[in-house]
Amino acid sequence: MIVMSIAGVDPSGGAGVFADLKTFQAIGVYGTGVVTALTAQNPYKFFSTMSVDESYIEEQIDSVMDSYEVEFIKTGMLYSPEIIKLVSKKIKEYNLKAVIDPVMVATSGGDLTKEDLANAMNRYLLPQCILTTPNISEAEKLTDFKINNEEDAIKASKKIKCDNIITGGHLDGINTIHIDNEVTTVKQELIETDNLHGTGCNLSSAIVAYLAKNNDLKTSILKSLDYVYEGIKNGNYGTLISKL
Ligand code: PXL
Repeated sequence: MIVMSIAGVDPSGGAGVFADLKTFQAIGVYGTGVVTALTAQNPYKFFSTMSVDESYIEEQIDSVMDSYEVEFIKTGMLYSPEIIKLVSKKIKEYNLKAVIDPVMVATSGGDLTKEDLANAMNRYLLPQCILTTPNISEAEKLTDFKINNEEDAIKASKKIKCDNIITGGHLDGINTIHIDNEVTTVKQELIETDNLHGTGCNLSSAIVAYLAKNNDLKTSILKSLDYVYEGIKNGNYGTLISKL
């Protein structure tokens, strides 16, 4: 049960690879982490990004795969079309089952990408993943379709090029799950908070962890929605310590 996150580093620990590793640990799988970029940020402010060369991202993936059996991975911040192409190549090479969090903009407003990545994701990554987990604005970018209500979210979910969950944090808590051409919506209570930083990262890494523990896709998604909800209720990790 060894899983991998391929994503950026948030030094404040609420998002990115560090958050993914904590989620893997919390759910009880061993996590490995390949870094695509460093960022300087905290939950409220984004300062800057420094990306890692594609060749060195490849070397990190190869070095983990050289000694560990990894079946499930998640991707987060991939920063550029070149990194997306590389990750797509490695998914094929190692026959990985990938959950793609199509990260584009940080909750705090910082840009996590060099340019518009929707085209590269649609072309290279989504056709070969097992699930993607966009929020409303990411789903809009992937489908070029504006989502104003539940009906629109269902339409968008059918346009996305693989099974997906469109998360409902910005749609009255209505999550739209589209698996094997079947759509289900799951409504969650919205919690009043000033910190939702990294909740998307935690959702996709929780799904990978539950999949690695032999849950099916739908069960993994439902358990992960609960996991993230409980996290937010408890201060979303980032603020937990200051509240203790
Ligand atoms: O939640 C999106 C995200 C992904 N990856 C990194 C981030 C963030 C949000 O801030 O910092 C590294």
